[in-house]
Amino acid sequence: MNESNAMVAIVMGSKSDWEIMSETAKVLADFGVPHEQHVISAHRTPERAVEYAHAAKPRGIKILVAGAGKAAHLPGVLAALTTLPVIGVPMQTSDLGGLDSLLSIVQMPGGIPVATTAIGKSGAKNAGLLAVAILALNDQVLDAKLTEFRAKMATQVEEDDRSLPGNDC
Ligand code: RP5
Repeated sequence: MNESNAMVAIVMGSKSDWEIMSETAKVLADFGVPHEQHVISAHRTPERAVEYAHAAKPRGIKILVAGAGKAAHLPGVLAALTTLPVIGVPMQTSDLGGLDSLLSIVQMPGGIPVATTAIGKSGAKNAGLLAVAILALNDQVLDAKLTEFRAKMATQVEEDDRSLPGNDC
């Protein structure tokens, strides 16, 4: 989905991040949240990053989800350029396993926040769910969907528990 009426923008530093960041897109699609996705690099295309961050709010974007790896400055750079909430997703990396990305994103100095998720797929999925939760504050339909999603997860856990040997009563 790449919509001009997008409410959430998924931005990633490299096409190589898409395999992970598509998890965010999947969640947003499941919840029916209009979104768009772009590859924009804070160091390879810095001017584009500035232009995109400045235009996001006037275009109607409500939340930015930014995935990046290694010296992962994209989420912080975007957060510096807009007052929209920014959720950062640290990519797993070959050299330091993603700890490099995590610390680069999570350790923002006071004043410019980036809400940081877990490394990799779980983080990308949770970024989508966090974006949904923020939007649900002003959207009862979305809020009901989120409640239903949580209830389904709880039911699944109960079923899993009953499926273990000796727990079928
Ligand atoms: C970051 O560098 C990207 O977010 C990516 O995770 C990492 C490696 O990028 P590629 O060399 O795979 O393009 O900018």
